[in-house]
Amino acid sequence: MTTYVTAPAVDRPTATEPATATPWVGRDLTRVDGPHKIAGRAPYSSDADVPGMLHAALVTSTIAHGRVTDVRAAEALALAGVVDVLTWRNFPRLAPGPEVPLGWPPPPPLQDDGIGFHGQPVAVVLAETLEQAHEAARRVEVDYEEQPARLALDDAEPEPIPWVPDSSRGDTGAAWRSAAARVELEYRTAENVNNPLGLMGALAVWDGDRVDVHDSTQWPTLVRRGIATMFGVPLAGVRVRSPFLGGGFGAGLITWDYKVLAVGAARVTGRPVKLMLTRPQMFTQVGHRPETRQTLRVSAAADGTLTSVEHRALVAGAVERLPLGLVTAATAHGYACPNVTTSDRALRLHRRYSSAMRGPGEHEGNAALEVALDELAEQLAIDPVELRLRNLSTVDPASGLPWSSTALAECLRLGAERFGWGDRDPRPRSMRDGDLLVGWGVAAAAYGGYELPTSVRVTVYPDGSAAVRNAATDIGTGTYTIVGQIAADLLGLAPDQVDVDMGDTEMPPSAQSGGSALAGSVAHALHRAVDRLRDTVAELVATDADSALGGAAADELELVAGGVRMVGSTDIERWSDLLARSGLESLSSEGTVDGSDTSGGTMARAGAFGARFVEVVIDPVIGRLRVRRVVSVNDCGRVLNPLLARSQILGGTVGGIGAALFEDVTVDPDTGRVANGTLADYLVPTHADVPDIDVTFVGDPDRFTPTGVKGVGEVGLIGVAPAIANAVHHATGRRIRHLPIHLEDLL
Ligand code: MCN
Ligand code: MOS
Repeated sequence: MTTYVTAPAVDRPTATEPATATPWVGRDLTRVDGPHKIAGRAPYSSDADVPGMLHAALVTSTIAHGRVTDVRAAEALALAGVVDVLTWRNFPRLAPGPEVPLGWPPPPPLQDDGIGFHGQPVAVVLAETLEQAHEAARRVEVDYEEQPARLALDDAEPEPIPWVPDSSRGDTGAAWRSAAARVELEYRTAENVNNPLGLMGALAVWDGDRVDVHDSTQWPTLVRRGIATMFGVPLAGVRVRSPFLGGGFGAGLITWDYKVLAVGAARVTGRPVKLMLTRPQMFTQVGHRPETRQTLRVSAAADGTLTSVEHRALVAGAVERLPLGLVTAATAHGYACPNVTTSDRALRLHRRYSSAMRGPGEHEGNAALEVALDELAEQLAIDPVELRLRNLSTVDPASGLPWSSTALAECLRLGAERFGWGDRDPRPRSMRDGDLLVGWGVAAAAYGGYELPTSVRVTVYPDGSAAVRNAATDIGTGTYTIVGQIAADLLGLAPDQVDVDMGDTEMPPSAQSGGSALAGSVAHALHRAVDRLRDTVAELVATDADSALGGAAADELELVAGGVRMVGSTDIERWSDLLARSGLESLSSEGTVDGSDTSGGTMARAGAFGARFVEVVIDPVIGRLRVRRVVSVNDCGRVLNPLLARSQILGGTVGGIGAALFEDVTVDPDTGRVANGTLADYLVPTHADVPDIDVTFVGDPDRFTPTGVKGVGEVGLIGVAPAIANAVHHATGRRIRHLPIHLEDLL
């Protein structure tokens, strides 16, 4: 009790080689936060504890649509330790949250009696202990007036998603009608939940008009803005900390109700309030990958050249919050096809709020497209790897500009070689291992390239050490580690001379750990911060008569261990001297990127590319399917830390196996309740379901930014499910046009 979580207890990275042996970028450093996590020293939001704190438990709606007519809380309030029960009647009135692209929050909770989904918070019970709060929550009785709910995809009228415009080039209809080969299919993908192991929650502590929030979030900077806007306090009055997160996978990108409820309850009671979600609530309170139904028409000439792609997606959403969409967005970019039409449409249903989940939209859309291409290849009797190679594009087909980098061809070629694809007999059911059917499948993957608004501060000290600060959360990816590596290279230090601290809005504002864009965005901002540091040094020495560097321009200066020197010189002017003469204790600078295109319109920003090759074995008698091998080749530009990047691809591949074969939220068609909302009922891959995964990186540093970095975090998942589906077809001769593929599909 009473340890107030303040700062992350992260050690500096351990330098495994002498400081002179730069560069550090590109090396396999292990995760600096790893030992702290293993030893239980890394503070998560669930560890945040303050004296006098109340525990909160949610009461959630048991109907999908209607209104609350009464909340009967007398029995709960009479229990020992129960302090208050908040409902829409006594919860503070809040303003709507900010309209942030990709980060807009749901409408504030407990504002009226309306119910829009099963699982919506209807009351918050506050008690002295966690057990008392949960016991009391069970005793709260809620009366409803129920109305018919729209739960099935067919129940709602499709509506446009403002940030996902329809796209169209060429004349898709004409090309389709005159094509040599055509595939038309409907493809369905199930609802999946992110469900990171770390339960999400928040501790809110008000001090006068200031509120301090310890949260589980991938985006502290956004949560700060969300809380400030809803509660009408200045940004400076909100501090959000999230130095560690027990995984996010997209579940932590939004200012979800639970954190708003914790902050509101703390305001009402005048005491700190901690609200931790339960595992079942992780299925209902923090978003998920929504269900899709897609239609695809793909046509080609006899030589396999694509002539048209028409891709339309329906995406399940909540009544009060549209889904992210982006299902067909990558289709327009993927292949060099002259005639492409895409559209995403949302369905407002009485279902929970959805959000992003690793490769959001891209995974679902890619699955449908890559299965369709496999069907096309079969129809034309062209090898599916060859079909893809024939349709690759070195320019962004939408803008016509050359990609800043693409090694997709190399991904496919090297993947085929490592897998031994040349030995494949293309005939379905032709390959066997004893009684087992063997199937080999392939899919390509593309993930958009983004850079997001981010600031980083660098500080150097007289002893030659340095510090880097940024408000982003390391969600488990290795951000702390790579930031230390990059800073070490830029400052001429070893990583253990750089103190990296993150995950606190008192630090420079940051983009989300999302869109696989944080590593690149922070790396670029860090480059700019160090450039500014050099400018600042040049300004300092310009007026310093005692400096040997006097009059030097910034680009003539080199930052090295211990200080600064002229490029090419061995004489180092030490930080201690330089700072002392200027009367400074340290020297800081900030670098900011805003994601703007500085290429002068000469190229299109490329994202990551990849190819997946999969072997499945299927027991035809009992329908048991095992993924036996995966080869994953990826082009992620400059790889900052191959050990960590490989971990990202491994994790993504496991996620892809989950989406392909297991993950499926069952929403009760009558009540809208999540029927399998525990980790015992919601299936995910176990170790036995995950084979050896062969991961390789190819490609050059990307040309779009000086860092050469492209995203790694999500691309590994994309393409895994369709490669498995295509392998299933090869093994069995069956086309299964939905995810996940269940055992019953194989009998
Ligand atoms: N990296 C690298 N070289 C590059 C790019 C990245 O070595 N060129 C490595 C670095 O270790 C970096 C990591 O890959 O920390 C991820 O970098 P990046 O691709 O920029 O992704 P983000 O930092 O933006 O992380 C978010 C991304 C997303 S969007 C999801 S979803 C996801 C993912 O990361 N959720 C994860 N990977 C996850 N991994 C863990 N353990 N937990 C999650 O919740
Ligand atoms: Mo990732 S789904 O952008 O957090």
